[in-house]
Amino acid sequence: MSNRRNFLKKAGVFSAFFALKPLEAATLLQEKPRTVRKPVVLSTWSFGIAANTGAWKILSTGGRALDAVEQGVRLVEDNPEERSVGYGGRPDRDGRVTLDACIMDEKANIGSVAFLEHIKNPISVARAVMEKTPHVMLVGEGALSFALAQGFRKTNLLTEESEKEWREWLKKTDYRPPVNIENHDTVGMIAIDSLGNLSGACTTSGLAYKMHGRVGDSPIIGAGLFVDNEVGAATATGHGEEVIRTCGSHLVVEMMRNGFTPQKACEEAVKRIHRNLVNQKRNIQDIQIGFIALNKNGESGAYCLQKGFNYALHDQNGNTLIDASALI
Ligand code: SD4
Repeated sequence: MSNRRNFLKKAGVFSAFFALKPLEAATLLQEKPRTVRKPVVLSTWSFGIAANTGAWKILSTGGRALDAVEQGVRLVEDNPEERSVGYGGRPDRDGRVTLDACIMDEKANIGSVAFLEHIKNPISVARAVMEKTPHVMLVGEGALSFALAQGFRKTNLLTEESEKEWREWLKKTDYRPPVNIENHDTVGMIAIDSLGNLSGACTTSGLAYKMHGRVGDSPIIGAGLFVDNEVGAATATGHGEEVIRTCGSHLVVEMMRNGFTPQKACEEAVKRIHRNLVNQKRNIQDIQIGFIALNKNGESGAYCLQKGFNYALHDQNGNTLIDASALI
């Protein structure tokens, strides 16, 4: 009898656990549940410090996470010194700068542009796709026509510096994107605002000297970025082909839904990618992947395949550049 009572008691606890909302269950599974004061914003690579500063101006005055992530990443898009995002980004093999970007808000509204040329701020075009069209993604010529119709200006994105480098590259035409190119890459940003709403943005010129027409993970919702306002948000950097193969950012968010901390969720996603690479007998040294994640409590995490990936975290304690731990 007492055994049966014990069993029923345990079963009660068990079913009560599964009746919990995802985040409540996740909180129970975490070693030390803690509440982080909102807002919080994090973004990939060292240029994330500047991007976070822009985003923080909006977040710290009670602004919306969506506005913060858009304005934050625009600062990187605008900077010609940053050679992997927006204006000044490295071109494709044919010397053309083609940009990918996407944005997602707390209501699962999404907007994306891919293979877009001549526009300095693809993230804002992505937001316009989200807010002003019945669609979620525009590419190439169509995306450009839409941007021009929305009042975006046509700009030559290939700076002298980038062109010089590309011409040098042409002499060797060695198509092997190096890992951690000068320590900066795609800017992915995820934020939670003071109301507890999450949003994210991701923007890039993609892999340097890619094939003309190539699109990476960054404009693909679920791969380069995913937000679920009940659970958390994640974004990716690195070799987009591998991130697409695993629906990387969606995977990280789903693992947080199932009880993983943001850190553990990023680790698990990187391990899955690593497993694919091993199974495919790929040359892992040439590949880098990094994820950052944020949950509904404002807790964050990051992980990468190999050393060299860093990210910037801005909360009430300031704006800090952190080296992500690595699998290899
Ligand atoms: C892409 N994920 O186009 C982007 C580029 C990047 O580190 O982040 N490189 O595949």
